Amino acid sequence: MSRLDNKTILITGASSGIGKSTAYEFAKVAKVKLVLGARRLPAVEEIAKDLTSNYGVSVLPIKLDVSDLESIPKIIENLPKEFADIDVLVNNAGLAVGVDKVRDLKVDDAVRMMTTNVLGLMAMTRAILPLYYKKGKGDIVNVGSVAGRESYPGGSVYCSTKSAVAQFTSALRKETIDTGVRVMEVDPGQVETEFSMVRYSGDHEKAGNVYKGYEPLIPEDIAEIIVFTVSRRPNVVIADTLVFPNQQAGAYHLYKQP
Ligand code: NDP
Ligand code: 8X3
Repeated sequence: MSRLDNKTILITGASSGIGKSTAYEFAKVAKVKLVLGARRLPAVEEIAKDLTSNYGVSVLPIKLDVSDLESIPKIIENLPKEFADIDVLVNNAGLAVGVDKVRDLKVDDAVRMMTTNVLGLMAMTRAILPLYYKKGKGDIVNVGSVAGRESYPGGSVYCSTKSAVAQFTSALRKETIDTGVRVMEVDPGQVETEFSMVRYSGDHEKAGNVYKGYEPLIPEDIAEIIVFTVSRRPNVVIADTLVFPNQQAGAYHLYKQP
C-alpha cells in the first residue's frame, strides 16, 4: 500500500531522461495512472506499452508540445475520463539550445527556451489549477535547475528560464497557501540524459565533453527524489531540493580539490 496508489500523474517531457525515469519510478512504487506527454508520440507510446506490460499500470501517452501554448487548455480539458482527475503534475519538459554568449544570441533560440521552459510550464500549471482548487488538493512539481540559482557564461537564457521557474514556483506556493495544493521544485545539477545532445544539436563529441572526467547523476536519481517528494504526508511540502553529483558544487563548473 502506497500513499500514491490510485493517483493520476501527468508528466511533461516523458519521452526521455528525467521525465521517462520518473514515469518508471512512479510505476514501480505504486498503482498509479500515468499521463505521459511529449512531442515524440511514438516514444511515449513505446514507454506506455512497456510500463503496462511490466508494472500493470494504466498509461495514456499523449502528444504534447508545451510551447504550443494555446493547445494546452484543450489537451487538459479533453483528457479521457479515466485520466482526467489529475493529482500530480510534473512540469519537467525543458531544454537548452546552444551555449552562445549574449553578443551572439539567436532570437529564435532564446524564444524557444523561454517558451518551452517558462511559458509552457506556466500554461500547464494554469490549466491544471482550477481542478486542484475544486478538489482542495493536488501536487505540482517543477523541474528547475542549479542553473536557476547560479548563472554561467553561455547560459544566460537557459539560466534565466530556470530562475523564472523558481520565482514562479515560489509565488504560486504562496498563492496556494491554505488550499491543500502543494507546490514543489526539484533542482538537479548535471544529469546525463539527452539534454546535452539537444543543447549541442546532436554533436556527440561536444555533448560527451560535458560529462568528461567525472560521474554525472543518472535520471533515476532525480526520479527517486520527485517520487519521494510527492509521496510525503499531505501536510509535508518539500519546497526546494538541490541535487548534485558528488563532484559538482555549483552551476556548470566542477570544483575540484587542488
Ligand atoms: P532530455 O532532453 O533527456 O528530456 C527532455 C524532455 O523534454 C524530453 O522528453 C522532450 O521530449 C521534452 N520536451 C522538450 N521540449 C518539449 C516541448 N516543447 N513540449 C513537450 N516536451 C518537450 O533532458 P532532461 O531529462 O535532462 O531534461 C528534463 C528537465 O530537466 C528539463 O527541464 C531540464 O532543463 C532539466 N534539467 C536537466 C539537467 C541535466 O543536466 N540533464 C539539470 C537540471 C535540470 P520531446 O523531444 O519528445 O518533446
Ligand atoms: C542543466 C544543468 O548546469 O548544464 O540544467 O545548466 S547545466
